[in-house]
Parts: sequence; structure tokens; C-alpha cells
Amino acid sequence: MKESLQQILNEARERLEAATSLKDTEEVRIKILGKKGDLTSILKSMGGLSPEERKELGMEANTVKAQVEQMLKNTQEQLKAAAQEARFKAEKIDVTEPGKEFHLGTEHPVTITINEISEVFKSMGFTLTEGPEIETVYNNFDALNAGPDHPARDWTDTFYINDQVLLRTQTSPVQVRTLQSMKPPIRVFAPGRCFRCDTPDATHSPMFHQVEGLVVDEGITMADLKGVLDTFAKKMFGSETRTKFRPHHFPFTEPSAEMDVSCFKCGGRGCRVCKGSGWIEILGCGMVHPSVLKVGGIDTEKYTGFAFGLGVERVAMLKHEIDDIRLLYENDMRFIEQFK
Ligand code: 2U9
Repeated sequence: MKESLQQILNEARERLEAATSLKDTEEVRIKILGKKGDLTSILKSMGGLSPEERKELGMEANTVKAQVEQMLKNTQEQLKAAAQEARFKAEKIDVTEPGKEFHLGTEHPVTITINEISEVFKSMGFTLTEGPEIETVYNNFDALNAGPDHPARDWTDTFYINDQVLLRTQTSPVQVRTLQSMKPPIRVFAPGRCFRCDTPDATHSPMFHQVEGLVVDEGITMADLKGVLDTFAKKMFGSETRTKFRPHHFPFTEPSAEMDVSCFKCGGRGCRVCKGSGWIEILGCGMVHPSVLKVGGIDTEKYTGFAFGLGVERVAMLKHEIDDIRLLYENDMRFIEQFK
């Protein structure tokens, strides 16, 4: 057995000296120290020896084991060092080469405009609200007083998912949810994505963004609407901005109006941006229709409210003199980076 131990040690030495990879060293380890390895077999077969022989041979076997382990460790370290050395030799790094350009994205002009509008309304005490883009037909149309034959309901104008669910065509359903979940005083605004079946052209996109607002409290009148929206216009387009309100019609507001601002480019003299008129149409607004307030369980004897809605792309395009809405969705960095 002593001879066998010596042979094991010699074999280990020879094979490890010849090893060229970690796989070779692992094979040596398994052959000698593994569960069915040569040394393990010897240790197992020592049961039949006398106690003295077992003690002596045991000590020698342990010495051989320690030696093999040490040789394995040394060889593995040498092989690892050699592999690293070879890699370092093979890889050449040109430290004088210029680094890769790090391209940091910029905020999208639609995001910038939403943020600007949001800051103005927040400064006037409005709270930001959000809701789902997939809505019920009820929240998008019925609750907003759009009768069963309202043209906007047409499947050619609206993306229906089924006869009760659609992609919201405006952010108004967010305020319907607000009316149903909050008690007055209410002062919220809702920016978000909307969808309509429009063929894309220079002024239309099937996906666009709106910001809508809603105020409900005791004693709210058209004067509050005009005051808030005139302040918004001055904060958004400059303190010299003047506003005018023209009568209009929406199913969800009565009376309804559209608000024009004096042209922020020419100050009202007439230019390309205002198409020579001196005025630019910016938003729609009105006093919330009592039927809509009732849908939210609001006591219409006690409370009144006003609402408004504006198209974000339209504001961004006017402010930055962008003449084609499609430029906003192509995500060409050369275009987007101009709004940093
Ligand atoms: C509730 C009650 C009333 C939201 C309003 C408008 C007027 C409006 C358009 C402007 C341009 C949409 O992007 S656009 O096409 N919107 O003119 N929106 S009042 O009125 C509401 C909303 C929710 C519960």
C-alpha cells in the first residue's frame, strides 16, 4: 500500500507537470481525490489492517493527500496566471483612442409643454390627476352628456375595443372619475394621451395629448373661469398676453366658449403664426353642464363648476413654430434635440 501511495504521488506530479488547462487539473483531482479516486480507495480499504498499520498508513495517506492538494493548487494558480498573461499579450488597448460618444437623450417637446402647462396650474392650486387610456364608453361619452347619436361616438371616429370599452378620445373621463370619487371643492387638471381615428396629416394624429381642467365649488361662475384661464395665458405665453372668449358648443359644458390669446409672436399685429389675425385659438372651456355634475353625485343646487381642455401638440407647435404634427412622433433626435 505504501508503494501505491508513492505511485499516486508520482502520477499526480507527472500529470500536473504536463497539464495545460484547468480541465486537466480537474481530471487529476477526480482521478486521485474524487469519491472513487485512487487515494480514496486506499483510505477505504484500510479497514482490514491492524491498528498500528492503519495509524502509520493513515498518516502517510494524509501526507500524500496534502501534497497532491498543494500541487493541484500550485498548478491551477500557474495556469490561471499564464492564461491571464496570454490574454494581456493578445489584447492591445490604445489609450490614445478617443472615447465613445455618450449620447444623453433630451426631453420631448410634448413632455416639455405638458410640464410647462402643469407648472402653471399647480401654481394656481390645481392637483394633477391621471386615469386609464382604455376607458368605458360610459365615462368617455354617456357621463359627459354626449347623447346616443352624438357624432363623436361613431366607430369611424373612435377606437372601440368592444361596445363598452374604447381608447379614450379625450382626458375628460379622468375628471368623471374625480367627480365620482371626490367631494367639492375640486380643483384638478389631467394631462394625458388620447386617441381618435384620424388619418395622419400635418395637423392630425390618431394619438395626441390633452390637458383638461375641472373646478367645482360653491359659487363658481364664468368670472372664475375667465380669471383662471386669463392668468394661465399670461403665465404660459407672457404677461402682455390678452385673451378673448368666443361662444362655442360642447355637450359637457353650458355655456361653452373657445379662448383665443393675442399672438405671442407678433403681439397682435398679425404674422405667420397667427395667420395675420393677431389672435390664436388655444383652448375650449365652459361651465360644467348640470347633467355632468349629477353623474358625479354633485348637488347642483349648491355647487357649480367650470372646465377647460387644450391640445398639447397644438400649443407646442404654435410655440415652437412646428408646421407638421408628424415631426413630433418620428423621434428623429436631430429634431427633438432642438428643444433642449
Ligand atoms: C368633465 C366636465 C367637463 C372638458 C373640456 C373642452 C372644453 C375642449 C378640446 C380642446 C382642444 C379638446 O384637444 S381638443 O380637441 N376640449 O374644448 N374640454 S371643456 O370639459 C369637461 C371635462 C370633464 C367631468
